[in-house]
Amino acid sequence: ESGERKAKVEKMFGFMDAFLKNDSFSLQKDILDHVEYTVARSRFIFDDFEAYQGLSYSVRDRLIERWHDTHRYFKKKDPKRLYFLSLEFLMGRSLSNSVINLGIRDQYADALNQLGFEFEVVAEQEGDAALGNGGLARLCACQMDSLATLDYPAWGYGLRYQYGLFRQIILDGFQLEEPDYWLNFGNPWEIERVHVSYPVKFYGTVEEEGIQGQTIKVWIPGETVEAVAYDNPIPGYGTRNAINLRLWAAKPSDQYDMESYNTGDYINAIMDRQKAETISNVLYPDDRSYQVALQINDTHPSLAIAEVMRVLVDEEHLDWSRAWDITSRVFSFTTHTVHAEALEKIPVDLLGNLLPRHLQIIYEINYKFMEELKSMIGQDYDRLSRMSIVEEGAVKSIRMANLSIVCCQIVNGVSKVHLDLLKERVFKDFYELWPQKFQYKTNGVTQRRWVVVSNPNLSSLISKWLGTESWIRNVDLLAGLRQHVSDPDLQREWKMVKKVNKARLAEYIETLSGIKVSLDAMFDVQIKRIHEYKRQLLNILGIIHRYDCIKNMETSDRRKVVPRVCIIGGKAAPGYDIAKKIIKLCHVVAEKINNDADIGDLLKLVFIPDYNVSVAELVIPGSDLSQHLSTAGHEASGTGSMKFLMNGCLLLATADGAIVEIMEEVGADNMFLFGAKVNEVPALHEKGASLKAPLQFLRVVRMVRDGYFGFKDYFKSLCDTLEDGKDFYLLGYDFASYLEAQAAADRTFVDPEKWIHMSILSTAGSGKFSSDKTIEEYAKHTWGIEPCKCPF
Ligand code: GFP
Repeated sequence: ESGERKAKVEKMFGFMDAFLKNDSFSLQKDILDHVEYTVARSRFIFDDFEAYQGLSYSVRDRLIERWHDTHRYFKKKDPKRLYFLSLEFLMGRSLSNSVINLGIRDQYADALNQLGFEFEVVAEQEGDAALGNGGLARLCACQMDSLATLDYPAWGYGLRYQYGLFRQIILDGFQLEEPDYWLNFGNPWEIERVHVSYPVKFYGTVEEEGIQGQTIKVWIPGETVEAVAYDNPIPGYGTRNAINLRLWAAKPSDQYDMESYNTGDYINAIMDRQKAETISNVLYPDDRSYQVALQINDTHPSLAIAEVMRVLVDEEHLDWSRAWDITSRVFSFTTHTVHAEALEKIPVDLLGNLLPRHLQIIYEINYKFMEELKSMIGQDYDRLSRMSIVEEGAVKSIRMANLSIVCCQIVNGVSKVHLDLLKERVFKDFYELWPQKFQYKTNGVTQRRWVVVSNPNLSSLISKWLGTESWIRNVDLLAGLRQHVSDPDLQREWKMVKKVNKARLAEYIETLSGIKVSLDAMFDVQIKRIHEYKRQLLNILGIIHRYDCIKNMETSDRRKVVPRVCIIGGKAAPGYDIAKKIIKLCHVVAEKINNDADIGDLLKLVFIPDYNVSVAELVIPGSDLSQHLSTAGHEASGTGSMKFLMNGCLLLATADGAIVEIMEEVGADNMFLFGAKVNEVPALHEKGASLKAPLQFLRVVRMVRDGYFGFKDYFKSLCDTLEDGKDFYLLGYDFASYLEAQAAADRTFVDPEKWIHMSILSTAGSGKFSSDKTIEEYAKHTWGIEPCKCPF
């Protein structure tokens, strides 16, 4: 029938690979059609937001067309597919990225112009899709872009939260959280698939039944919730391929509770049904506070292991060993943390109540694993208990990481350092048992979003000097910038691009905070989730030190000070008290410095509220220096550093996570490194209170403690974390070398030629940190998938 339909359509409209046209007139007509018929506003009178809607639907049509073709092609070729499961995808905005990847940004900008609108203004109307907490979630978004661009036959699966990550409001310097109603004005980028829905079952009991002389387990669930699919097409760049990110929303099931209805309890029966929707209501903010048993983490989708086993054994009636063989071959696992305490555990009571059959399956997996382990290592009960999937103790729990490692044939870390830590500490026992399982794939970020979309001026400059735009797909070409690094013309143009981006950022800062900043100052940025291990506190204490030094200088010496604009941004998880105090401290210090007439333009401190993907797109291109201060051994990889690097910002960093590999690519001389190394940290911890902090450090902490910035009592507990013997994140120990690295940055900044030289080399050395590279590695060494390129 579809063949007949195809023939008819072709007869009526002629054979067209691309049904939709991309000339300016067709695009204008399309936008107006959507304004009139989809948005239902008059095509003669509509505002920027309605223009954004009309435009987005028109872009979406083009995405859908490619997406259909891609899926038809995948179906025809039937290659091995990848299904990428994550509970978080931090996509940010879609419009600019989509038109760039489709190769029709200029055509759309022109069409909008003809209609009296400006593309940049219209694009600003879009809100962020913030369905994730931080690095892990944004990594998944970058990887989807690379999967599409490199033509891999992949699907993403996640959840469609009704509320994304909370909005951060700052009131009197304190963080408040507001819900993120991101769907309130509709979401043109998704397609609701009412017909793609599956029952998801919970609770109930497991019973035994005899079938053909065999006893099988039958789960009689207590409640059913319907999972409904929402599809989000993800276009590749320079290819016709568009893949799918399928997000699931929980809806009440059609299986009515007839008894409640019949007994007349109509309202309560409906209210109960609505509860189903709460499953995908809110993205859980992640504070990685290690005391809590159940955490949102990269191990979270690992319940899928038990689910696949259940389907194969209970529904497909495969025998256990065949089912296990399949399951352990299809799953692979990437862990994103170095903190053994942060690995997710689910209390047995909770799991047994919610998913009784899954718990049984996990017990069975563990039993078989323990038997096998005993036969290999004998009766070493300590080791057996450490490796067991079931943790005994006050709260008996399932260790989801152990389940994942036992099942998966490949366990990936996210940087070279991370893999070492997994082998030596976090998963030592497992590594000794199965060394061949452990690998790493260095994280990466997509140059499409983080240079082409967010820094179009730099993007054009790179293309001009490389003589090609191919680096947007073939990132190795960026290294070609090295041969021009000393060319005065490139240096001049490079500097100009930075200046324009700084001006844009300065304007944003002024609108936000009323603070006017000088473009001649060094823009020094730290934007990321607020966490003690990321040491925003070290940054603030460094700023206090700088302020203190300037205050105590002779006026004539102040002329030698390199002016700085220090920019900090990030959210603290709502329950993370210390992180919230760090935000408040930043505000009170800023208040003091920014209003001190002695200081003027020599030092400014700005906190950027509500840090998200779009804010990062604006801030990163306008930064000179970016700080990555995690205590060595705590950041699995870090991906923010890679975005700054691509944009030619110099890094001031500890040798942690992927920074170690960045050093290898751009050279330690082109960065400002400081602090204890990963292998030194354990010995430093052992020294405890005998590890004395330097005087400069004690002095700045004392200023906070004594109430120099006010709120003395409020900051007491924060200062207590810095006492000798309690300073777990080694701020005191690293302080002197941190100041030295800052001084080196100052010395370099006053030599603009040298700075630009280092900046160009940073971009030139960033190729390895493209998510295209990471995905190619995964495809080859973990997933075993091949590109499947849909013909144009
Ligand atoms: C985590 C790790 C980071 C790592 C990302 C992506 O980030 O070091 O770069 O995952 O692998 F901590 P968060 O989700 O914790 O921000």
